[in-house]
Amino acid sequence: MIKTALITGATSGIGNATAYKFAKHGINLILCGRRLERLHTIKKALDRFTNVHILNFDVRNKAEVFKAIASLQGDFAQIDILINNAGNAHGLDPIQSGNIDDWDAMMDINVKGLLYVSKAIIPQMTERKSGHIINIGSVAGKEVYPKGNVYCGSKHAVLAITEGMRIDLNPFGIKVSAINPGLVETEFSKVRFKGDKMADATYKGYKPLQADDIADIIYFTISRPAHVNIADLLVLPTAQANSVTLKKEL
Ligand code: NDP
Ligand code: 8X3
Repeated sequence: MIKTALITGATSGIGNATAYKFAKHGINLILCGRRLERLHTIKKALDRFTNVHILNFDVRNKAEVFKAIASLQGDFAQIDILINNAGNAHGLDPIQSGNIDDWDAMMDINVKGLLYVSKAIIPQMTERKSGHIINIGSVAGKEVYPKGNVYCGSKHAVLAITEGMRIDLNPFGIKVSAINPGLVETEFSKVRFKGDKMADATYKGYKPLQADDIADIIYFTISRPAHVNIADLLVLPTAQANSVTLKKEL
């Protein structure tokens, strides 16, 4: 049976690479993001592999999230796989000088946005007693690093919510997985450092993970047999030992 996956944050990085990977395996796609032009471009590129539908909304906007997901019809009404990927870090500052707008963005997008999207989709999964939810956490959800405070808090919350989902959805046979990457070269640092030169420096002097590496793992996770759930994975570049230990050749 052909499955349908909804991917948030499909306009760049990990979500985008996952969309391409899934399309090549014939999975129907619902691609979400705020940058509509990019969604159209990706749909155009993937239409020859699979059926693609785009949903243009901001995960922070509760009403938009529910309206967008309620609008799904026909082949796209049933969501078998939910990839909660939309998210970013905003800033890297000590708690005493952190920016409140950055804090709001991280909690509203990474935590509340994930909850809104999940709330809009979980009822159809419990009804059918099937489904797979993959939440993209981070090494930052496993350990806190200097100046990571609120971003780490948001990703710790994602991990706790993932574990809670796995417990509560257990009676329904719904798989819930956390994929927690370390440093991945995407637009992530451009967003975190607002285009500052720190953004480019983040991935210099070592070989970071690429979005495609994580997409491979996400595809592996969703393609296991029905009785196998990859519950929680930490994936680091070889050069990275933990949040604060990185072997750089300078
Ligand atoms: P990118 O910046 O490349 O991608 C982020 C995606 O999230 C974009 O498609 C963006 O789409 C979407 N997004 C951001 N804000 C919103 C919003 N308010 N509403 C809807 N969509 C939104 O970064 P990554 O691919 O690296 O990040 C993907 C996930 O991976 C995030 O959850 C991140 O925390 C996590 N992660 C990243 C790591 C890294 O080193 N890169 C490591 C560990 C985890 P648009 O702007 O079009 O809305
Ligand atoms: C992204 C990885 O180390 O920048 O979640 O927090 S890190």
